[in-house]
Amino acid sequence: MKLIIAIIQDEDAGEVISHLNEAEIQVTRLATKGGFLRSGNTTIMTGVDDEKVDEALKIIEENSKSRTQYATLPSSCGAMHGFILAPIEVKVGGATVFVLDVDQFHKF
Ligand code: 2BA
Repeated sequence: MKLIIAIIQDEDAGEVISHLNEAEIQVTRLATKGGFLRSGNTTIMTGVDDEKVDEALKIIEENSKSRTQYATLPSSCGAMHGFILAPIEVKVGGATVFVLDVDQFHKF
């Protein structure tokens, strides 16, 4: 068994989760925030048998879109001595995915 942890954008979460559920793959959804943009994203955790890993990854990949976002970071140059905010373009996603071996799985 594997544990798939996937960080996806909030906008894609509904589609990803409903397609996983249709494939009889159970999901736990967590509301998370990226450390860089500090904006909300969604982390899904799903425990799957080894033979279902590829199917789950395909569903996550196919339903997670890459998007451009803007982050405003302090700039070190300019008249305000570091207080001018410089928006930068950041490409986010589709999905950041970790696949971990599961040592034990219990439902008590
Ligand atoms: P954030 O940390 O908010 O990062 C959003 C996007 O900003 C990233 O997209 C990346 O394109 C860019 N970015 C992140 N750190 C950067 C930096 N130091 N300098 C320049 N650009 C930077 P993604 O790579 O698609 O990541 C989307 C979200 O996935 C991240 O949100 C974070 O929540 C998570 N993530 C990505 N890689 C991770 C990792 N190795 N471990 C844990 N979480 C990760």
